[in-house]
Amino acid sequence: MRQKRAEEAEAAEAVKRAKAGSSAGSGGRGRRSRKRGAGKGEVRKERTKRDGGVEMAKERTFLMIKPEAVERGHVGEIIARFERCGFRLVALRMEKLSREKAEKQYEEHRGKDFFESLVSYICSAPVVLFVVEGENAISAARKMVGATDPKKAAKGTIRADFGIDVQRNAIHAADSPEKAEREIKIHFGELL
Ligand code: RTP
Ligand code: MG
Repeated sequence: MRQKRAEEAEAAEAVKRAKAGSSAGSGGRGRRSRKRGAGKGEVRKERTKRDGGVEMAKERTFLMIKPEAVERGHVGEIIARFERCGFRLVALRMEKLSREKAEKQYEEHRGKDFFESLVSYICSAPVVLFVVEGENAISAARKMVGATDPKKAAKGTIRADFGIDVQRNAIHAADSPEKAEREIKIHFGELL
């Protein structure tokens, strides 16, 4: 249990780095406050340096808890990880996907040798679809999810903790702003 917490803390650290010191939700807002004794000019400099001169964007990303993780009862813990990392849940639904929706979701893989098996697997039992919002949500979520193969995924990531094999790897996360927008539209339409 203690080991699990340590691994989770490691993943949370990676997420913090992905957010480059910026807060996703309400937590961490205070860190932008001025250091004791620092003049106004110094505060501006520190802020520019920490953000690397890049505007931190509030993003939404799409995630899907895959059938085996739903079946094995990991939904609550997976969603809690996003909330603990400061992301806000903005949409959530459990659904047994139609073949049409699953094919649309994984359109980019059409023609690959694992496509048929992937689509059948995704449609085999209910999945949990959800959208979270926060700063750098897309890349931070990918870091929390980990590598495609759970055996190669970093310690403390969702796939390392809950995945079984390359296909049954617990969760999907959109990998770019374009994909996030596309996938949110597929599953939540114009709701968001
Ligand atoms: P995802 O899209 O689900 O978040 O996963 P990913 O970006 O890490 O990996 P991707 O290459 O997009 O693959 C999509 C999903 O297809 C299954 N897969 N099976 N060699 C195989 O048998 C194989 N390769 C990929 C996995 O379920 C993977 O998550
Ligand atoms: Mg992918």
